[in-house]
Amino acid sequence: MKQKTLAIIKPDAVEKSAIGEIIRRIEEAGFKILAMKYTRLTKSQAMAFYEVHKEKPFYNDLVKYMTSGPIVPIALEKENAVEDFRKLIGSTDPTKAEEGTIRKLFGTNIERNAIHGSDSAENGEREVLFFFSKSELVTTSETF
Ligand code: 3AN
Repeated sequence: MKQKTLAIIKPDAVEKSAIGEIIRRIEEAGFKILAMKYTRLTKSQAMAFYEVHKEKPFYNDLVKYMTSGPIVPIALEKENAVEDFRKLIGSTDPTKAEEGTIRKLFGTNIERNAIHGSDSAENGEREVLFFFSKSELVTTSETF
C-alpha cells in the first residue's frame, strides 16, 4: 500500500548546503516528491509540530533549534514509505546511525541530525498536512 511520509531537511543540513545531495538520495531510493518548500518555522509552529515531545527534557532546545534557520519540508509517497524512509535516514543519533544513511553522512549530533522522518503511517498523513494543503498533494494524473 502506498504511504505518505514527511521529510524535513533541518537547519544544520540547509546551512551546510546539503539540500541537493539529500534530495538526490531520496529520489534515488524511489520516493515520489508530492510537494516541497523552503521555509522557516515560527516558534508556535515548531511547538505545535513537536507537541508529542512537550514533556521531554529536550523539547525547548528542539523548538529553538528548529526555528534557528530555514528548513525544507518535503511530502513523499512510496510503498511502505514510513519504514523505508526511516531506514534511509538512519538512527536518531548520527553517531550511531548505519553507514551510508543520511544522518550518518550529514548529521552532527542527536539534535543537529540533518533530517526528520515520520515515525508511523498515521503521523505521516498528519505531518504532511501540517505543511501542505490537500490540493498541493494531488498527483499529476488528478485534476485540481
Ligand atoms: P526521530 O526524529 O528519529 O523520530 P524522535 O521522534 O525521538 O526521533 O525525536 C524527535 C527529534 O527530537 C529528533 N529528530 C531530534 O532532533 C530530537 N531529539 C530526540 N532525542 C533527543 C535528545 N535526547 N536530545 C536532543 N534532541 C533529541
